[in-house]
Amino acid sequence: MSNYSFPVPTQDHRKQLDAQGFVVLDQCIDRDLVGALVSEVERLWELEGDQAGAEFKQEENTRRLANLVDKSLLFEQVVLQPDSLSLVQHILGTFKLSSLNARSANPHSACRQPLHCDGGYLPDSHGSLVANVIWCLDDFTPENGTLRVVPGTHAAGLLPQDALDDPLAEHADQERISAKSGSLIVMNAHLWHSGVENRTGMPRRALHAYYCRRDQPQQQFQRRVLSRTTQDEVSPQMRHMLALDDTPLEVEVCGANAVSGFLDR
Ligand SMILES: O=C(O)CCC(=O)C(=O)O
Repeated sequence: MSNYSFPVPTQDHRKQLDAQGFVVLDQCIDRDLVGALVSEVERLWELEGDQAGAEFKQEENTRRLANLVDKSLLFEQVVLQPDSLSLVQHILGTFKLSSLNARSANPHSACRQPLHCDGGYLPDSHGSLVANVIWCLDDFTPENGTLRVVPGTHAAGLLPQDALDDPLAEHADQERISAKSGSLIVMNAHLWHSGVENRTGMPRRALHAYYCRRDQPQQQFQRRVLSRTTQDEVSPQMRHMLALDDTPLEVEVCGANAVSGFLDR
């Protein structure tokens, strides 16, 4: 058991997560922190150029970044954000960070994704395996490449690629989320979801703080991807969240865990 505890989520949030599979925490992040995160991801995109995101996966019509914990101590505030962690705990029980990435939907681009479940996972007999907290660094609007979700499908027991003729197509029950910059979208990552096309002239930037149940493999095996300096520098709570002192799972050691819900296909 972890010694770290989080605020108790409201009953409304717990009910919404259980029934719909997601909750929007409206503008709960301080503006200064959002501004600092935007500057930091833009600095990294500039620095990494066409290699940005390549440590995990690159995606057409988007800019991505991977392994963010290694790139600035600022991201500790993202990974350990208490309100989001209380909801992640509700979804997963005991958990750890799986990866921290950024994704920006390019202006005027066909960056629509197929509906997918993160990691291509279905829940197992113990419950949900994965949860995602999407940090809105810009306003998310129906026009600018927001997130669409199909409420309730985290409990469908089916992957969208198996249930639908065309996971790229509009879904009759989908909802395009509108959220202001500084909001968090906490999602059971078995929920069918995807980014959509950006029809505006501005990028739509987000961070994806992706968590997995503690007995599951990390998408980016933190003990391998983090530099020795980062591993020595992080706080004790962050060390625990990164599972730096856990016995690694075989699949993490052999690197077979770097899976996306759709980018491999
Ligand atoms: O950035 C988004 O809106 C969602 C992206 C997503 O679902 C993914 O990359 O797996």
